[in-house]
Amino acid sequence: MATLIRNGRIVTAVDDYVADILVDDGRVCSIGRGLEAGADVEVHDAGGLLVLPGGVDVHTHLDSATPTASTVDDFASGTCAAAFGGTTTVVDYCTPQAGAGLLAGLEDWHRRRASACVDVGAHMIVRDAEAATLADMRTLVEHEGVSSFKFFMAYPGALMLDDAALFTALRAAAALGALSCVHAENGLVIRALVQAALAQGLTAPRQHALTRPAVLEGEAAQRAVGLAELAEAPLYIVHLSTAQALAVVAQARGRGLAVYAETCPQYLLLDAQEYERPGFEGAKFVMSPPLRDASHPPELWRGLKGGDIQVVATDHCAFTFGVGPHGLRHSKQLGQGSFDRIPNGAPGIETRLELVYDAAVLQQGLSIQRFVELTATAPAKLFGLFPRKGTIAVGSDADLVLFDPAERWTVRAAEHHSRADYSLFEGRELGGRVKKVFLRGQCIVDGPTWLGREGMGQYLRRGASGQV
Ligand code: DUC
Ligand code: ZN
Ligand code: ZN
Repeated sequence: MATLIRNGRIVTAVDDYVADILVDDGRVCSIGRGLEAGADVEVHDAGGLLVLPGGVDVHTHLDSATPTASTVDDFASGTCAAAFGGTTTVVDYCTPQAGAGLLAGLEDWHRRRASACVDVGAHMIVRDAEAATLADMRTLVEHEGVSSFKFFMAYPGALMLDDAALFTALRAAAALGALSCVHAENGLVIRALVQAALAQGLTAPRQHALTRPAVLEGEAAQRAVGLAELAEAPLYIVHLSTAQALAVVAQARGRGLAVYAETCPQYLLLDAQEYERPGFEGAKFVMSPPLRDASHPPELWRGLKGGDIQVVATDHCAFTFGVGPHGLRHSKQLGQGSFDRIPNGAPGIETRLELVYDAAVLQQGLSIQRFVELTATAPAKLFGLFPRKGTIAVGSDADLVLFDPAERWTVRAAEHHSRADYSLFEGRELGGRVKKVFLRGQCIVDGPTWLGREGMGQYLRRGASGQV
């Protein structure tokens, strides 16, 4: 069925104008004033509302096993939560099992993503740089639509690549035209600090942050940039959280290198004071990198305004705080005895657009176009999805969000659709709210009502990384 969205204020990364949008067969087929609604056309009035491209969240971990626990959101619950937050495209990190090949990892990921309610693509985490792995990387890019890889500089003995392996993998990715995503933290020094804390009997959640100091992100970012320059590889630093790492990115970009950075709402809006909450509450905020001291967020805002940070994603890696009803294996309670056993990650997929709109547009004075660029257009371009995703244009998928810029509301985890039983932003008052969401022309969210369906999300074969 065709759909007509009337009188909305259409905002893309470059435009801001009032018009109607006619959707047919899942795509935008016409944009103009006074478009006629023929017979059998579903009409939605967007008067007074913004019409935004569906959000593109390029950093999630759905139905994913981590060393301490499995994430609580599977693709069904996680992407339903995404949709309620205005995100219609997710690029999720596939973690292959140790010793299993990347292709087997992707096959397993496809089984799990089959329940997705919004469109999903995959990045592949690469655990070594052996010849078989490099061959799998080629197959993934050339035949499977996976055009980005993640390399860890943290977690020695598990996910970490040493510098030689990192360099080899960066060179291989570059030769394939793929984008290299790097988790920049110095894993060996962090391990030494964790061991020293444990030896002193220091086990509280705050130790998670104290054993992962900011300088170790800056140091790793510097090393990653150096190795990527030598490998002639475009580099995307994920979940950047520190002024030090940002300075490295800014300097590299100043020298003309293809270095990009992503940050997340939690690093822009929260700080390490959260670890001082009473009892075990600080565990809610255990994630890597950790929240930083209050000197860092203003620097990250400067990076967003100046263009050195191009993307705001979530790193949605959700666990429950309590045990029921999903059980201890998804719960932060696993880490009651010691900070190094606290499941490492936090929820965020449902609140990204609204948090960033409120903070960036209403408080920091960024334009609405820049907000769209950070949350939809730039990630779609960098990860080979543009112009199908990330904008509103004739021929693009009709992934659309009707957004009320005037509504004020309060974040409550109890009203969320994620299985996480808490929000990092509980009680925060926001301006601007998602009202309706369309996935390929189909209205899947109408206020509080869910009209989507598990399994309706399509797999996104991604092309080569574009530039922003
Ligand atoms: N890195 C992530 O990107 N997510 C969860 C934990 C981590 O180290
Ligand atoms: Zn990471
Ligand atoms: Zn992550």
